[in-house]
Order: sequence, then C-alpha cells, then structure tokens
Amino acid sequence: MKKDKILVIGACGQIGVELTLALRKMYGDTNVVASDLREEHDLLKGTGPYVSLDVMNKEMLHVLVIRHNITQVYLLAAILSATGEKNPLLAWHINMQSLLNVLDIAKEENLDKVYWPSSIAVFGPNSPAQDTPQHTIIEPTTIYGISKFAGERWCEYYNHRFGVDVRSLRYPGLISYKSAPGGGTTDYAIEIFHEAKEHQQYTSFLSENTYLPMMYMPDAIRATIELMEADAAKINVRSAYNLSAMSFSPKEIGEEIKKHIPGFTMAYAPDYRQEIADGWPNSIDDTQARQDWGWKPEYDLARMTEDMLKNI
Ligand code: NAD
Ligand code: AKB
Repeated sequence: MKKDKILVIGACGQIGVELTLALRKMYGDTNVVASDLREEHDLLKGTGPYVSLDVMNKEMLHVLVIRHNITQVYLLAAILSATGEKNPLLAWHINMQSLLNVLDIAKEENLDKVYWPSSIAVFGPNSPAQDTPQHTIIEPTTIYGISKFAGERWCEYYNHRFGVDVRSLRYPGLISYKSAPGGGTTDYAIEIFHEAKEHQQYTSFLSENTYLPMMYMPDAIRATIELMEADAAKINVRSAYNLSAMSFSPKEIGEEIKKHIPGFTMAYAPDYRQEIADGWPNSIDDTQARQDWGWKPEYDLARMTEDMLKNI
C-alpha cells in the first residue's frame, strides 16, 4: 500500500500554518512537507520538513513532488481579494498558474488527491445574497472571485477529463489568531479583536450593517480534513462546495466583543473594500456539503468571540 505523503503549498499563511500542524498530527510529522515563498513560520519550526518553494516554478514543484514521493497536495498559495484589486493581472497570473501547475503534475504523477480552496468571492451582485445556493448565478466582479470561479471550472475539468481527485470548499471569511491574514476583505473581523484588546477601540473599513459569511478557523480546518477524508463516491461536487457557519456585521461582532470588554467602542470608515464586500453574499446555503459528507459547524459568533479574546 502507498503511504500518504503530503505537500502543503502556502504553508506559512493564515490557513497553512494551522492546516499543516493538523495534518502532521494525523499523518505524522515527517509525512507532511510544508512549503512557502516566505521564511518558515515560527509555529512550524521544528515540527516537520520545510522547503522553500515558488509554486509558479513548475519544474521545481515537479522535482519536489517526485523527490519526496508526494501523494497529496494542498495548494493554499494565492493572492486574496483586497490585494488582488491592487494588481489584477498579477493576481490572475498567480492564482491560475499555481493551480494549473498543481493539477497538471497531479495528472502526470497520478497523485491520490489534491485540495485547493475556492471562496464565497465566486458570487457577485447578481447572485441571491441571502442563503446563496450551491448552484446559482455566478458573476464575480473582483479579479480574485473571477480567478476562483475559473479555478473551480479547471478542478471539475481535471476531475472529469483526467480523473484527478481534486476537492474544494468555498470558504467564507476565516477568523483566527495563530497566523496573520493575507490581504482579504473579511480581515476586519480579525483586526477588531487585536484592536479591542489593545486599544478598546476599532475603526472598521466596512460599514456597520455589512453582513458577510464567516467561519472560525477550527471549523475550517475540520471541514477541510473531513472533505479530504470522505469516500470519493460521496463527493458529488467537483467544482467547490458551499460551506457555512455564521453571518454577522461589524456592528454585531462589536456588540459581542462589548459583552467581554464593556468600554469597547467602534467607528466606521469604509474604504475600497466596501465595494468588494457589497458584491458578496450575506449568508450561504451549505445543504449539499451537509448531505454529501456530513458537514456541521461547531462555532457560532458567541463561542468564536469568547475563544478569540481568550487566545489573542
Ligand atoms: P495567505 O495569504 O495568508 O497565505 C498564502 C500563502 O501563500 C502565504 O504564506 C504566501 O507567502 C504563500 N505564497 C504566495 N505566493 C506563493 C508562491 N508563488 N509560491 C509559494 N507560496 C506562495 O492566505 P490564506 O488566508 O491562508 O488562504 C489560503 C487559501 O485559502 C487561498 O487560496 C485563499 O484564496 C483561500 N481562502 C482564504 C480565506 C480566508 O479567509 N483566509 C477565505 C476563502 C478562501
Ligand atoms: C478575502 O476576504 O479575500 C478572503 C475570502 C473570503 O476569500 N477572506
């Protein structure tokens, strides 16, 4: 039997650090190779193999996959929504070429599985904003959303055409404290905790009633692993699954924080990220993920807030 050997690309990012540590617990430290453009993250140091890698260099990636006998790849390297709007062509190039490099090597080397995350950013202003369904109008208006939508189509294509077992989730905004976020529109919901603790005040770059789908990192890590561990016969969606946990506005999360820090105050100064958020859903219908592989979130706004304030 072939032994699982995993490569995480983008392992030093917000998701990568926690996902790498979770995978090392499951598969054994030496069986999970972490890689990134950046220097190794402090939390990863001493926990397993680390390789410096630019995923855009397909030859180097291919050599790495062969040399380490990799059987599964988790591709997390990407340019997120807010950063993407500052340099759209670069965001498109990196988000698409990284995925095509990985999918093609997965096909050539007959890898067991590939994971690549999509986002709620695939939806646009013409999608239903409330409980956005799995299958609906998808007309993204950010370059990040366009690249995620195109990526979903490539994943489905490589699965149907070449049999690559690629799986994907449309993550909502992810909230965490272990590794900093990397240039997203939902990052306000992380900044707010740091500012609340340090200065008891936060000025939100989104307006007070902007509702967005959100999820606490432990739920996101568990969803990713449950999807990847599920029997292939249960995976009916080969583009990307809707995934949901909670939905709140800056005002609502501020009120939740106030229950723990009574002197906390909020102000609002919407910037260019407001337009991005306005095109995204308020909440997501993830019925299909629940039905196909048993997804169920554990953290709501109250539980997530309590845990964030305890840990940052
Ligand atoms: P992040 O920006 O925190 O981390 C991405 C990592 O990729 C960084 O450490 C970066 O150094 C690395 N990277 C960038 N270019 C690279 C390259 N050429 N070669 C190798 N590494 C490179 O992002 P994240 O929040 O951890 O997101 C990971 C994935 O999840 C992305 O695809 C993102 O679109 C998706 N996602 C994230 C969220 C969220 O809220 N964090 C929500 C939806 C989807
Ligand atoms: C972003 O805001 O860009 C990400 C996402 C929802 O994809 N957090």
